[in-house]
Amino acid sequence: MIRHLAVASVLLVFSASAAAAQGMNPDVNKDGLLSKAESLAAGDKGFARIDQNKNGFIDPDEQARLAKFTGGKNTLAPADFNKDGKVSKEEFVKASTFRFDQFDGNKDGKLDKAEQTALKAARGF
Ligand SMILES: [Ca+2]
Ligand SMILES: [Ca+2]
Ligand SMILES: [Ca+2]
Repeated sequence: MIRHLAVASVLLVFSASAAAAQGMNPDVNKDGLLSKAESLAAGDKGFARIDQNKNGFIDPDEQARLAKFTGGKNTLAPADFNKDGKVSKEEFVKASTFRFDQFDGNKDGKLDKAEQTALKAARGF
């Protein structure tokens, strides 16, 4: 159950906070800032965890499994850009990059503490 909750966290909060929830620190170089590379590296781990059958896509059933932890809401639906029902790695990276840029208020390519807090509060894509 705890394992499942950790997976849900990955899906919900995405890279930074998800990694933190698993006891990992996405701030690899420990400068207190989350760079885009650090964010994507954490997202990579998240994708691998969600893609349980390892086919390189987050399939509808994998999305449904996730939705159970988010009150039935498919938080990954907006990441399915080509609307084929699956979220590819490419779409996942695109969505997370978009997400990162959205929260990088001063556009310096890094998320400071305040920006990271806003990202955690918003959750999902
Ligand atoms: Ca850093
Ligand atoms: Ca899959
Ligand atoms: Ca897709």
